[in-house]
Amino acid sequence: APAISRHDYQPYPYRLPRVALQFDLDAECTRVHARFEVERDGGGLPPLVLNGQELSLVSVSIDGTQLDAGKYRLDDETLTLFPEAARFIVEIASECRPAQNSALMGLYVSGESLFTQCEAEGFRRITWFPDRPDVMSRYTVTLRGDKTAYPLLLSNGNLVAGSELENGRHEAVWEDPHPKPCYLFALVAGSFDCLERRIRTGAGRNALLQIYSDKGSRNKTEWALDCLHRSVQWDEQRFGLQLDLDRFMVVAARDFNMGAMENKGLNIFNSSYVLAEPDTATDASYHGIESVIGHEYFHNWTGNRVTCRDWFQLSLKEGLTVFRDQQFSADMMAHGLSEDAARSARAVKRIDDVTALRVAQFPEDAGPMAHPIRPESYQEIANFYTATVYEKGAEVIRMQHTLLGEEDFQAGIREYFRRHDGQAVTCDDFVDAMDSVYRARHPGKSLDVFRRWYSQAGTPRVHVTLQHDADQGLCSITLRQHCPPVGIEKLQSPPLEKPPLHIPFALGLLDAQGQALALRHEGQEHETVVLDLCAESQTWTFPDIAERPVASLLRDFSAPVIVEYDRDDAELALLARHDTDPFARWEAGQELASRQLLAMSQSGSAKQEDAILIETWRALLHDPALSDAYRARVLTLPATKALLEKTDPMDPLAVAQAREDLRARLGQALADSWLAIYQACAAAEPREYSPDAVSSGRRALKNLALAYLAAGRHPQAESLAQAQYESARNMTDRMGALSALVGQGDTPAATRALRHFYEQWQHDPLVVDRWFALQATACATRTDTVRALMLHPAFTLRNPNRARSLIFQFCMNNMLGVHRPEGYEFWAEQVLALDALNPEIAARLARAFDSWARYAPSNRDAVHSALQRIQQHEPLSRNVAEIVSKALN
Ligand code: DPP
Ligand code: ZN
Repeated sequence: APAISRHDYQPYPYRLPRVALQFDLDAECTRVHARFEVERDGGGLPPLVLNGQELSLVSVSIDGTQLDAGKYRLDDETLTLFPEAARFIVEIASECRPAQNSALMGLYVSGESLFTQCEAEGFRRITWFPDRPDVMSRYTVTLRGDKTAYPLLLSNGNLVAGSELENGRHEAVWEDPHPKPCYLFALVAGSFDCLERRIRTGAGRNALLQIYSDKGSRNKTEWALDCLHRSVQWDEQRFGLQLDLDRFMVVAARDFNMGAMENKGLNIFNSSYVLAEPDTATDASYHGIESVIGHEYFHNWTGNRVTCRDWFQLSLKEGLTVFRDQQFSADMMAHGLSEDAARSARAVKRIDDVTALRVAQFPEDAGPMAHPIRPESYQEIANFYTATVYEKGAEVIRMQHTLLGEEDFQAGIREYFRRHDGQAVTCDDFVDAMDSVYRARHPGKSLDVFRRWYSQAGTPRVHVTLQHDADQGLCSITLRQHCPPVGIEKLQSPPLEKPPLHIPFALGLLDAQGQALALRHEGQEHETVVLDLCAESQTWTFPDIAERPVASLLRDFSAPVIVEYDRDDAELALLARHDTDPFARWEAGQELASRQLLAMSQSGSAKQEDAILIETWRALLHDPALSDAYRARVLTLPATKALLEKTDPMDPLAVAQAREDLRARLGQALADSWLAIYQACAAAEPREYSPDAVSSGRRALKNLALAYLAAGRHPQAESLAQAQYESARNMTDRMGALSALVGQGDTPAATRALRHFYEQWQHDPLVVDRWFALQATACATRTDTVRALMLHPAFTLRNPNRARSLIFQFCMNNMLGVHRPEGYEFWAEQVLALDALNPEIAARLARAFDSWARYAPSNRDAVHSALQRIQQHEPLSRNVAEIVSKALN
């Protein structure tokens, strides 16, 4: 497929101010009648090109006159009309087949209901239309369907009419007062439970919040409704953004490609981000729901009121909205806590976000799919809903927040909406608004260099040197940045020049006892200073530093970079015990553990000196000042995928095995402490479940302690896990116990518990997903185990959540299981099987071994053959073809 380039953007030559859609809904064959006003935007009368896919054309007319076949051009992907006037009305009747739609883009069936998914390019599977985000229209939607099958007929905006029709059918008319691009269109038809709340916004608007879900699941939507209400309040209070609708609906769908979709006023969600009750959802699910409900709600302004001009600008809405949902979650976690506890809760959220970035985005940024947060080209836009656009995009917004500060950042946001409300704009437009405030309030500064973050791929490296002059009491810090070429950049000759970026680098200095030193910077004294690194290399000098200090680097992860700094283990241990910045403190412990793990992986896990790590872990285990949630993070070993990024060539089995071995070693060496912690946390578990920061943190620490005891084969581990499984009053504890049991291998206790779990929860699809996922990631699981699980009656590739729970979990998260020749073969087979059903999902699985070119030779060759096997298969979707051709480049 030809690549589409960012530089080729052309505005659409026509405006479509009003669109009326009529649907005669039927799962087998839905008839759509579209009527839109068209107005020429400029001189001449160029052809009117409309996108369409998998549609049958019934008729097309202009100004009421039906066109003969010779008067339009129709091919696989477009319908072209040849206008003869500057204003006219187009009417198109077409048919689509929801029940045949396994790609889950456009109109499709899930359960007994009908749903739509239009972002990015799904609307063209509903009707012929200029399917691009810069064409904005006001929609009136008439839905007709069988009253028994589809008692509820929902679309965007306000319900303006409803009536009974013949033959047991009925009709609903919805009008959306807000102009929108077609990717925000939605309809839902079916039978649902609804939980609702009437609220009054800060601006005095009465609004109705509704959560729709499958019949019988209303009691699982209370948390989602509560999150939605808090999202509305938070956006008012923190961003000054008001709900602009009378009615805001969320509908849960069992079959959904992504997490959720921000359709105007009618969000459609993967049910895994809506349904929760203590008995079936873990703490992580509760927090995931909070962040995704927040995310989609916040899109109402950042995405919907101001949308993207073209899909290259995706990070305009996604990076910004992820930043907003991260802030929301952090504020919620910190809510009601003392100042210290709130700081720790925020640090925990930051640690989790950075871990996700390192596990998913850093590898992407170093692999064949590397792209700037604003990509330059794509073959299939669905492949660019990536960790880079989302998570690195959020980091780029966060750096602007760091540079401007909260108050000025909010002024920048106000300026952005003042300029662009109601428009489809670019990332540059956003930075321009921020820059105007930055320049006005910080004389001499600008975002000129900063903008390069939008056009440069790859994770920059910042090399740090510290020099201390004892005679003069001066400490100087030199930062030097470089960003090696990545992905297709490597093929360029002459080699690509990558100019320096603007990197806000937060720094602190400690004395030899771990006490924070005051740093004089720009005329003031601080414990943490943010250095503006804008050139390839810069040096800052701090006075009154008597002894050689210990540097605390990239505090709070102030930029998405890799720090290079030579220091010994003792210094890391000191920071891990004393750094006053909780993020940098966690980081020091992780670095210490990484060194141990990498040494073990290279020596085949032969005995390595590990006293300093064990003593550091012991000190952290017993530090009474640390919150349980924070302690659970500092005592968790770095993720295998993050570790692999530090190695070349990569030996996934050796690193994963070293991690298992070190877990066992720490489990044994600190057994008494783990047991004491476990018992203290278990005793403190209240009867009433709540996912708040304190109690979820305590459960995280308790289950971590149990996992270490199990890894260390503690004689009591199995009985503790069994007892916890049996007495658990929430899913977090039940899963923690089950996971500890299954981690012991195929023991009778594990087999019994797995069978019991399935029997008890087989009616709940989200819990059955957990059951598959736990087995898929168990360290004893190999390809044949997964093949056997695929034969289980509850398994299907057609449901994305189920495919993710087994196939993706195994291929992407079971390093010990998958990194073998038969694992790679299995993967290729499943990519092809999924591609025949759902190309978007298949293309995500196709990325499981993006880093293959950096693997050790035997793994590398095996992945290479598997990739070739995929590439040679016919037919292959554009989605998978793009991924595989980049991987093989
Ligand atoms: N726009 C959706 C989201 O990220 C994904 N399509 O919320
Ligand atoms: Zn989003």
